[in-house]
Parts: sequence; C-alpha cells; structure tokens
Amino acid sequence: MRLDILEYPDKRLRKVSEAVTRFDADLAKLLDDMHETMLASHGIGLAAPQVDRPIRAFIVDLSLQEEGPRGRYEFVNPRISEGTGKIAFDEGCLSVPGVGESVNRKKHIRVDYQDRTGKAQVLQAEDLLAVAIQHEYDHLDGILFVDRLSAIKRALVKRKLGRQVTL
Ligand code: QAP
Ligand code: CO
Repeated sequence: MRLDILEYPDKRLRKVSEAVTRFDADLAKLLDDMHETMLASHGIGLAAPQVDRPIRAFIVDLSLQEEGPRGRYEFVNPRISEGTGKIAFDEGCLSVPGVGESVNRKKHIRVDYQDRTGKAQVLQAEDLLAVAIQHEYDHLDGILFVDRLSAIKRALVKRKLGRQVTL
C-alpha cells in the first residue's frame, strides 16, 4: 500500500521519533509499504516519520545505483558512531521536493541497528550509503537536510520554498 509523504513545512517532520519496541507484523507491513512508496516516488531513502509514523526506522534503497553498494537496507533503532572523513553530496528529500543542495557529511560511519525481526546488526558504510544513512537518521530527530546548509544557501532555499516560512 502506498503511503502519503509529509512535506515541508509540516510540523510533524520536526518531532523526535520514539524507539521501536515491537518487532511485529505491523512493523513489517510499514517497512514494506515504505519500500513501495519510495519506489513509486523515485527516492533512495525514506524515514518512518516522513509517512507520519514517528518511530525510529528508515529504509535506503540503492538497488538502482550503478556504482558502489547496492541493495535494499532497513534500519530500526539505529545508532551512528565512528564517523570519519568528509564528503559533500548534492542531497534532495522526498519531503522537500524540488530542492537539491550540497550538504557536508561524514564519509565513513559505523551504524548499529536492529533489523525488522529485532536482531542486532552492525554495518560499516561509506560514500553514498553513508550519506543516505546520515540523512535518514536526521529525520528521526526532526532534522531536515536544509537545516544543515550554510546560512547563504539556506536563505536561497527559503526564498524558493516561500518567504513566509522560517527554516
Ligand atoms: C535522501 O532522498 C538522500 O526533490 C533521499 O523531486 C539524498 O530519495 C540520500 C526526490 C541524497 C542520499 C543522498 C527528491 C525525488 C528524492 C526530489 C530522496 C524529487 C524527487 C529524494
Ligand atoms: Co529526507
């Protein structure tokens, strides 16, 4: 089932999401619906709060990428650590349609998380996968990529999205 994606400046995108405690059929269905929704919207990452479920879960799908790690990833209750290096990547977001701006992120990260069954997992990620994980993780804390732009770029984006709103 396809889900509606909340768009900036929806206040629900600004909430801090709650840890997942039940690894049940509802969680599995939500993750499946998120994959379907993201595929239909041509995205590569989607966090549960973007579809109005304020829980700490997100997906990344790099299966259509031509280089680097491919495949579908799911992260529940993630924790990012050991960030090293720097990468600037031109990011977009399904909740901020039509905006693309370069954001500075860590190049290498380690992420500890649970899979949809609740099993603990660890992943070392770099480049696009690391960028996607950091972008999606931010959604769990109510942070959007436009919050991480320099003041000058943020002003440009703000003008584009409408002068009345405060980023
Ligand atoms: C986050 O972003 C991301 O404006 C996922 O018109 C971004 O899937 C991770 C999208 C960059 C890593 C690198 C945005 C689709 C999709 C748009 C997305 C649009 C159509 C963004
Ligand atoms: Co996003």
